[in-house]
Amino acid sequence: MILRKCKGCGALLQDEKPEEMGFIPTLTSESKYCKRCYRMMHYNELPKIVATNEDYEHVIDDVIKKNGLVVFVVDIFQFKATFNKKMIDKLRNKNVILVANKYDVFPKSSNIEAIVNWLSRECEKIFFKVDAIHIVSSKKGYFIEDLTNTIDLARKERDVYFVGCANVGKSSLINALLKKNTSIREDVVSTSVIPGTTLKEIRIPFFDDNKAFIDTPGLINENDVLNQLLPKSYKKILPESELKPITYQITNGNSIMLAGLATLSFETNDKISIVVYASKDLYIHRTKTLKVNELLETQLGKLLTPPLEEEKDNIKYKDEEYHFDGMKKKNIWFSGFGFVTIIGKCKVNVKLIDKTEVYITDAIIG
Ligand SMILES: Nc1nc2c(ncn2[C@@H]2O[C@H](COP(=O)(O)OP(=O)(O)OP(=O)(O)O)[C@@H](O)[C@H]2O)c(=O)[nH]1
Ligand SMILES: [Mg+2]
Repeated sequence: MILRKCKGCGALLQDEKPEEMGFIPTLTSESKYCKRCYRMMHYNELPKIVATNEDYEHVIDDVIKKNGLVVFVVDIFQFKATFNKKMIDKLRNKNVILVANKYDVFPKSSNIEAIVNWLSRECEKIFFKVDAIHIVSSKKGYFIEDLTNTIDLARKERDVYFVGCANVGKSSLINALLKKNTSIREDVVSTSVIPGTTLKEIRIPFFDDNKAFIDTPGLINENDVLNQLLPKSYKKILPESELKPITYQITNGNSIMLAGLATLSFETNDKISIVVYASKDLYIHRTKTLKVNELLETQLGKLLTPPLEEEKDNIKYKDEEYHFDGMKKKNIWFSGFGFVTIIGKCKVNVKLIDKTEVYITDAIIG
């Protein structure tokens, strides 16, 4: 029997069960990628088999047991949802480099140093000690050299484990590090827009001392709006390019609808400003609060999409209320599709999809 792991997803290669992970039509001692990864890489096909959270405890506990350097990757566009508390509790007392990926979607004008300080305050608030904080874009290759230098200094002849929530870009980051530091020009590990692409741990030899980069499956964030929608909808939600912040002047009784994903309704004595940071493909509708329910009844899946017409029957909303005292600029983060900066004193009623979450922080930029 030949025992080989797929270089793209980490599954054990097998040629018997086409519907299961690691399938390859003909398994030889030369086989590298399973059919699933081959089709992802060459035909941009989306994976049908994905990792689940069932094994996740095992994955992270295994990393903790090893004496490696941990690169904890978060998605800067979804910081609060991916700065996962369960994972942080596991990573306390380890050597951790915090990497905020997908910086390319942030407005070019945003100040890196201010973002690093903001991230460092978020770590301090929960007493999470990290050895370094890096902001990168795996997609564009931004600041990969700086991260390489930090890894070299912090590694001390150990393996380097990449951990984090699903879809934050762990595998993309490994591909970017390989491309920056070797003659490799193609992706080595598989990546896709579907959470759960990496199925098992993958060892990618990299260092002269036989140590390696280790890619791991991600923790699927159950609050992520993507879990409630079909992949067809992801394109409108996940920013492909730089966010274009949109500022609105808000008075009492105004509402801002972020497609059919969330609605912010404002009660305020003053005129205030808000800034929406979301994909430029996400439809944003300004209206009067009095009209919100009618619009949701008549336009959900039409003007207000996503959700798509075929998804809308599964969508249930919940309402939450947040108060802002106007002393500091604040962010409301949505799990999966962006954030809104609130500048001014107001009460905000947030209507959001059941099972998704919002998080409030000081403003990260602006
Ligand atoms: N805009 C942008 N997208 C990125 C970046 N890095 C990764 N992505 C995209 O994010 C999605 C997820 O990337 P992966 O590398 O598969 O993420 P992962 O953390 O390995 O995910 P799992 O294997 O599912 O745990 C893909 O669609 C990538 O193209 C980045 O720097 N910028
Ligand atoms: Mg991966």
